[in-house]
Amino acid sequence: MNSDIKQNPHLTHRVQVIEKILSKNNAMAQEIRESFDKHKITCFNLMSSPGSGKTTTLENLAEKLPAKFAVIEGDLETSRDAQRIRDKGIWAFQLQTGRACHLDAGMVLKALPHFPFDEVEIAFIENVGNLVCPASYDVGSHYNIVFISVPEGDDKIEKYPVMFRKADLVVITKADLLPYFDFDLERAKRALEELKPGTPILLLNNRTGEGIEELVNWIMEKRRAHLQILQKGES
Ligand SMILES: Nc1nc2c(ncn2[C@@H]2O[C@H](COP(=O)(O)OP(=O)(O)OP(=O)(O)O)[C@@H](O)[C@H]2O)c(=O)[nH]1
Ligand SMILES: [Mg+2]
Repeated sequence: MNSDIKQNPHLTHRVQVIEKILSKNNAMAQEIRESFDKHKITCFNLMSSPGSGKTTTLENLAEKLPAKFAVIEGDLETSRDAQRIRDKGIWAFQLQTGRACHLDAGMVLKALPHFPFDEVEIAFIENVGNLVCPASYDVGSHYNIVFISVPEGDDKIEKYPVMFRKADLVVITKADLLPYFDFDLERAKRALEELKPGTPILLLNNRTGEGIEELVNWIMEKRRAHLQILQKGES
């Protein structure tokens, strides 16, 4: 705790309340992970700014992923994203957060009684579009994928480190727009390597499907790694 907080009882109280909220959230997130583990389901949390291409990527995965999956969608309002996923023949549940800028574990728990646990191998949670708040809330996923799109600029990794520290994979979408923006891919790669060494980064063009195979391979590799962890736990 820094000295400002020590000297200010109001700040101390605020910090304690936030810590309490987060520890309650973490306990619920663990409960969610255990439900997925029990059914041998691997869960990925997708985070990004609004409009980076999370839902479009899921629509493309519906055709490419060699594993059955279901989606829990988070948005402030509307059920548009869940409907887009259902239109692809995939089970989807929409959570509407109202004013909240992120999903939390309590919200995801509300979707679980409806979740098709016996029918899928992978769960995706599409978080509310926001490059800040979702990073602070564990939603019970096993892995986090963070998206940035080319028009957002190559400095986002440096400017939003809290989010990118949480990433197990960074996907740069809208690769088709690289010729029209001064997005320096090498700068983004260097920034990620400095912030979280060894984190993979891949380029995706949702228009042509370029990069989707690499994404599918990464997801399936993590799926296998998760199953191995579960197997070790059983033996
Ligand atoms: N040019 C181009 N457009 C893309 C690509 N991926 C997504 N888009 C477009 O970007 C817009 C936003 O995409 P969404 O998939 O809805 O973005 P999102 O991250 O789900 O947005 P929120 O759920 O609102 O946070 C849509 O018009 C997509 O067609 C891409 O690779 N290239
Ligand atoms: Mg979306």
